[in-house]
Amino acid sequence: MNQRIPPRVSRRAFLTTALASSGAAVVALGQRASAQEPVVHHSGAEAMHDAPPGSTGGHGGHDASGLVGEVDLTAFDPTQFLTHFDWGRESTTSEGRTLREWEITAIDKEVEVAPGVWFPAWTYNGQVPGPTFRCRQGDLLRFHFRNASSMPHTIHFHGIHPPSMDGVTPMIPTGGEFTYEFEARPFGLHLYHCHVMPLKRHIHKGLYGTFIIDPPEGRPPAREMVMVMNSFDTNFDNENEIYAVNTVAFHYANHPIQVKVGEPIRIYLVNITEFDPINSFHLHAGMYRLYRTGTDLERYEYTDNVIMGQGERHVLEFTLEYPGPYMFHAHQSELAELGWMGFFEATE
Ligand SMILES: [Cu+2]
Repeated sequence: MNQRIPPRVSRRAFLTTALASSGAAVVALGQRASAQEPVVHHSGAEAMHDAPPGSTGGHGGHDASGLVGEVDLTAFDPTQFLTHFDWGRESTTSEGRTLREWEITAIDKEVEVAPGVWFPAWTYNGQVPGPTFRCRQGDLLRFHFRNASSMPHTIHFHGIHPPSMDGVTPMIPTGGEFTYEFEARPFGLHLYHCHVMPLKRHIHKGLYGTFIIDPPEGRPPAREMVMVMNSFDTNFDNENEIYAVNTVAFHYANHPIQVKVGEPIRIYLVNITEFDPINSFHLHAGMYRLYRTGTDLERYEYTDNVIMGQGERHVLEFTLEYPGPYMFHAHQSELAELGWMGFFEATE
């Protein structure tokens, strides 16, 4: 069932109205690629539940988000994405150097960002975020890019490389190909994204991902995860209706991340949120060491909240000392309430 709403209503005004009415549907402005007006996608007759604060969801029909239903996790599962690192095809050059190669294709694809809410994305390899590319400092990297999308795109990598490999020019037209080749440096937590104008649209549509360069000696052993703070303007009014880490609103609230008490945890945290000037990461009931941009193994800040502009990324390390659910979310309450909230579930 779709209920049409006035197309010019602002996100805040609509959310306020919808949340105020008892039993309101999930407040998400969705639009299929072909639709001309935003529509509200109801995921059921009783889409809004009152969840107790701190509920970790998934029990008894209630969840922590108020969402009912589930996105199609066979298409994209944020739980799998969280710990998946793509090291590419590894070989050795005649000079004895490690060479890593990847095939990347830009594809137009609708992605489900909340139950029943579809976003007409532009993707790398059919997923948002794109694959998490990983390598070691000093590796030779080759990214074979093919554009099967309807628009021109590029891949712009952060880090040090020749300007000819920077992914601003040339723009790769539909059907075109380009190979980006450079040495992996410096070690740290980087990102990649399309750099075609208008930039905010090309990035926001989903053409971004995480690019990790390990230090030559590696980092200490830990349970490693990638979290890309992203957002979706589902009705194209230059405001976001959905916020998340790794695309699906409230995914880690409905599917808490399972960890062990005392287990070292490392998060590669990237902010690619468009339209909002800042995003943030707040951990409940614990503190983390924050290594800014991951480019220094010694110096860190000890905190439970970090504010990040677009393109900023940090490595977070911590252990959880007690069993139980640990909430994490954007400390801007509005972002948390629109999907950017989750839980770690620590067990003995
Ligand atoms: Cu683009």
